[in-house]
Amino acid sequence: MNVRSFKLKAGSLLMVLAITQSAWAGGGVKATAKFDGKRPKRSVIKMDADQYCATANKKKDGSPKKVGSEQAIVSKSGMVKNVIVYVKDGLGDAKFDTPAEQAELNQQGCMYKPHVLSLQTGQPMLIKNSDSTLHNIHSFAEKQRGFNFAQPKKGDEKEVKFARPEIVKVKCDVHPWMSAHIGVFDHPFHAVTGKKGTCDINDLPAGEYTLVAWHETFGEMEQKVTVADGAAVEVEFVFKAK
Ligand SMILES: [Cu+2]
Repeated sequence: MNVRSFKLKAGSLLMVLAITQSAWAGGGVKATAKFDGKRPKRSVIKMDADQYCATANKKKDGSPKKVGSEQAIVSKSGMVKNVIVYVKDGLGDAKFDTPAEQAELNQQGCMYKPHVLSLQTGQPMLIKNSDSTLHNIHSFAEKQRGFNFAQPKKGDEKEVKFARPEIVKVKCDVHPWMSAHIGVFDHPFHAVTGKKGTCDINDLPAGEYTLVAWHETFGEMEQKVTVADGAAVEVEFVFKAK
């Protein structure tokens, strides 16, 4: 996105000129999400109600593998996973190209993988079933038409797109423990924290922004940040125990 291409026709020659805009030179945000308070315990998901799911997650030696809830994952050092960090204000009327890169939401071991992701409006997202059992994918959207369809077989795939920015929840009506959240934004300045509680937002032009950190259980908070040309700003969000 820091390179804008212009196509010029010179006789039969097609010339492609790439012009780098210096205003977009590699500024960014390095975000950290922490938790202040008693670390929540991860509950073990009971999949016994479904014969397939009950044995779908195995260790290497074939013994049953416990699967923990993903709704509040805090590391021993207090870092929070699955926080969506995004630019809420400061981009003005700028329009951004839609990434062609396909995001993916997999159903595997009767869990959504990943549990939280973020993408851009219009960006394709592949929903696929890697399990030999029926799942359905039911979206809960407020600002756009939702979807609700079944994927009965392993290998089933369907591509979806989101037209409007919002954080969309997805659930499986067959397996009540299965849920995921998809952050949809009309710009590319969003990311999700990994297990170390960090994520990067890259190529932000210099300017002042309002950032939001959103977590499905811990809520959301805002922070103002000033990004200088070519510099990465470190931003820390601290979620407090309620
Ligand atoms: Cu399911």
